Amino acid sequence: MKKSKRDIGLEILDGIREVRSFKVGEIDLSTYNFTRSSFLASEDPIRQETGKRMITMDRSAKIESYGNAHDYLLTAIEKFPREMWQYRPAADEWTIHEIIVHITDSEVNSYVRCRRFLAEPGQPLMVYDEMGWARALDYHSQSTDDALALFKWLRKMSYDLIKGIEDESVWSKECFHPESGLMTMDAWLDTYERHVREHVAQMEGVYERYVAENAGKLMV
Ligand code: NI
Repeated sequence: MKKSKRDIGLEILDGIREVRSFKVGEIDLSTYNFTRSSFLASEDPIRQETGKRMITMDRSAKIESYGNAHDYLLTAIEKFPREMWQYRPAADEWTIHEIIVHITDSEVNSYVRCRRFLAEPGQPLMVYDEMGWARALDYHSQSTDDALALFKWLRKMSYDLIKGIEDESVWSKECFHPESGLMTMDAWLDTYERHVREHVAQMEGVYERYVAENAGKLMV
């Protein structure tokens, strides 16, 4: 029996769903985004419909990954012994302790930005100098336990707020970012979904340097 266009569209979606299931928490959507935009640009209504459903699926995977960040972070930092959390690999690089406090300070900003998009679209977002904050606010004197607890609740409140959004147009709401220009709510989600994962990768790099340095000392 000849397949209808709709059947073909659904098969493509199933294929993508399968690929996506391996990607949650490690999202690399470059090929996928390309397919999605070519579907959206198509004049064929079924391909367009498929493209729209792909956006929704892509976004719900990101929202889940976004909501899972605190657990992800706690699991990740278990690998790093506390005694090396203030180890600085180079003068201009952050320690694991500083990265943890930064994640929370960034989340405070993200928390406000999210609400700005939802309640006051069109308004400017506040930018801040993250290196300046780490220096001026003496991150090593701040509690990482408190920072992690605060991050948990900030992230949960925003996750609870965005997971139920049904109106698709909300994700196109824009605010003005003084450094990057107009930013959409979708771009906000993309940025903060990646943020913790990127910093965990950075912490892994710091830990590797610590291990390498100490292995060298032991051998001398
Ligand atoms: Ni950051």
